[in-house]
Amino acid sequence: LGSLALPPYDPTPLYLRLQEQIKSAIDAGKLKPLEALPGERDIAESFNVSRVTVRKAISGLVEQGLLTQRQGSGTFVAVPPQRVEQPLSRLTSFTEDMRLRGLEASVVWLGRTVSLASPQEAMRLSLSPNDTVARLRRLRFANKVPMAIECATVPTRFLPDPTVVEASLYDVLEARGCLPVRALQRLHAANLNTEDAGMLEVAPGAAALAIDRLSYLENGTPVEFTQSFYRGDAYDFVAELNLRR
Ligand code: 16G
Repeated sequence: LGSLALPPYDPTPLYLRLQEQIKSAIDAGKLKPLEALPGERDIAESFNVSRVTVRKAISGLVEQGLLTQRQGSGTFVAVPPQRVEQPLSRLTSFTEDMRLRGLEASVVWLGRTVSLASPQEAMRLSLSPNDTVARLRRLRFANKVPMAIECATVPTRFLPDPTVVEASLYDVLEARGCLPVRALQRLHAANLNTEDAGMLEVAPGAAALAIDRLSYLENGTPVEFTQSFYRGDAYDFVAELNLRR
């Protein structure tokens, strides 16, 4: 990282100076994306500052999204996401979207359960009160960079056992003859809470796009209601507009 070669009378707080050093090491490529930062004690010793200062500098950079912390494994240089341009006019799956871009889609499962539909789910998916739904909650990655948190709810009539979904929900629905052909999608801006931001490796409160998708079979039966948070720094949703004459 170099060393803090600033004059002793510099009024800038030490932790800010340390942040500058770390930032320029990242900019200069001395610290690369996904590279682990040296341990707190090593940084404190080589810069001759206290560990409290190191901790303050690091937590500021985590908040700015330049570093990420993974529980138990330390602090890393954050990966700037590849921006993904997503047309809003086609009904596609995440797996397919990534495949088309030559990116590798992967998943970390946060939950795959079956239970009674909540009144809200029953209303959205046109179910009766004692119908059951499969809930699939997952963190989705493009080339190992976390992109979105998705929670899909599918009536068990279409998906009796959610654990059969390994990679693509739509592939499983297609194989079962119930691939949605139409969807209503709603987007709004949101700030990520600390937990979701941690999973997406961005700063708490970072901007995200909250997206709800309700998709239907040809005959109008709802198949899937999915609520997701897409990283605001990674996604551009693009729509073609035509002048109405
Ligand atoms: C997309 C959909 C989501 C759907 C998923 C299926 C949005 C905002 N959401 O991520 O509703 O469940 O694709 O993807 O586009 P999969 O087949 O790869 O599991």
